[in-house]
Amino acid sequence: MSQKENDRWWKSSVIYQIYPRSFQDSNGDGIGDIPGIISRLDYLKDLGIDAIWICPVYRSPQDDCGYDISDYQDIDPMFGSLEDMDHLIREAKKRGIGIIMDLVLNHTSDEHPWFKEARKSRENPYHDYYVWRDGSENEPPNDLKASFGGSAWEWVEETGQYYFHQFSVKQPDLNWDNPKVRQEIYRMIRWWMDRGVSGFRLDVIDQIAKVPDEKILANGPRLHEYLQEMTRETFSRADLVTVGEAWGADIERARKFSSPDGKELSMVFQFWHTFADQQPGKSKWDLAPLNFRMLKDTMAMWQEGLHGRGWNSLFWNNHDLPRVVSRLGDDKVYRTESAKMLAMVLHGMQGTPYIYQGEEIGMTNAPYEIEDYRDIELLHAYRDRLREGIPREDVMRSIHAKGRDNARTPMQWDDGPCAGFSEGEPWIRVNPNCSQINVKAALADPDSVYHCYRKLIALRKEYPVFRDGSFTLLEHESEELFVYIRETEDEKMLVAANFFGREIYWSLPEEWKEKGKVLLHNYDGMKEGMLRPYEAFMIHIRK
Ligand code: TEU
Ligand code: CA
Repeated sequence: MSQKENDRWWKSSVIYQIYPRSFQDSNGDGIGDIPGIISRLDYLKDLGIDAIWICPVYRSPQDDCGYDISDYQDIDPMFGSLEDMDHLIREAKKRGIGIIMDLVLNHTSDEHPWFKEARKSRENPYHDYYVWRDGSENEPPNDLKASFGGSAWEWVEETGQYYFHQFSVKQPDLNWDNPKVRQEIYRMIRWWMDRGVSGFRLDVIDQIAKVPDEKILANGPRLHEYLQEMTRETFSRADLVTVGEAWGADIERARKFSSPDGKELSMVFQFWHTFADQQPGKSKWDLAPLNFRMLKDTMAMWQEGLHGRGWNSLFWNNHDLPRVVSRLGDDKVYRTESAKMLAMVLHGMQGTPYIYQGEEIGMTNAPYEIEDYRDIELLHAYRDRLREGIPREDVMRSIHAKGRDNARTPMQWDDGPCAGFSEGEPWIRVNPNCSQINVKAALADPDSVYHCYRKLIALRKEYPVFRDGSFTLLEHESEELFVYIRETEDEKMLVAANFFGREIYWSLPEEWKEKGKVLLHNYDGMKEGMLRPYEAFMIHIRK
């Protein structure tokens, strides 16, 4: 793909994701907030990132940590005020950083004024803002289940109907088939655009066009029609980045979502690479050893599939996923080596990389007792799986491996009390390893994971091959090595990684030995014929 077609700003950007509750508390109430984020902008500028995606900070009863919104046009007092938000947008802009808001458009909170009206009666003007079906009490329209457990249908006495919710009962689904709903949403988006945001992340965007009667949740028949209408009426009026969360996307659909014609979104998050350590066809809690070939082939397939025809987003982590160094690396003996290896493998690919807070210092999972967890999904899974008769030990093993709270523990800034996150009692326990793993220590150590991320971000700006290059997987058959080449007319780059904690025989092809310049390496010097545990490097040739 030519350089010209790749000149949209977000194609050479690196995006940092903030989970505001857990990033930085400024007033000692134990909850991270917007002034806290502002106080850490210089840290982010030094890291080199271009934009911040902030998880929802809108007014919300916090049933699902803000993904249940009761007012899209206000900030929850827990996080600050609208003035704080404006201040954040301005301060970030001064540092060349854009703010990306999280739009939750599939559902609202049941405490949103629209829903409070909607549930009053069938005649209420807001009734049709949500998805209702007739039925009689204890006989829901069908057996669809909600993501966080239980039926997807909730009975309402006043209307004598069920409303539909794909997530918790406090997250009723909006009815996108109602044009009034769509217009309200577009107005709200334009209002945020006027405040100067640089883009949006769209929560479960592939589920908005659901047809529950036919059990269609993702990829409903009118999905692309709605997306194109929304983009026409909002995003396309400014130079924004948009990224849709799309668990149900395959390559063909992702090409449509992220087509270079700009009719829909800039890119989507797809999750294929996150299924390589679970039992096929089962839930994320049903653990399986990592299927490395599946992970590698999947990632390669997406690289090839979207090259020139769409745009990838590159991520290992987010607020819903476990910490990658614990999941795919070694968070004990080879924590630094494996965290850097994972970073190189991902950041060498084509697409826009996302770094989730704390990933850049190699933060790990948090294997707590059940009392220490807060997440609705995790707690419901605990209850439901015990009920299914799964031994408690196994239930906890899955939670330790996959629970969302692994990613939601407070950011580890220093080795002081509460890791420098808060002067009060944090809303969720700090990971006890904060005395070793923290930003202060990482900044001081030139060999830290942090400095590897910083370098990767800088390299992406320096060498166009990161953005433009084609992708070719080498060592296809290898059960341990992830090796690939990126190539443009003027440059080529090879990324080689040993994904495991033992030595693997391998030799760098001659041409690279002779002409290659090593851009980044997690060991000192090469060892002939061998990749050491979690060893990885990037090597570059200017043609
Ligand atoms: O997540 C979408 C989603 O489908 C999640 O339920 C996901 O399957 C799960 O977290 C994986 O463990 C988005 C948000 O990222 C998540 O935080 C919200 O809870 C959810 O939507 C509802 O808004
Ligand atoms: Ca606070």
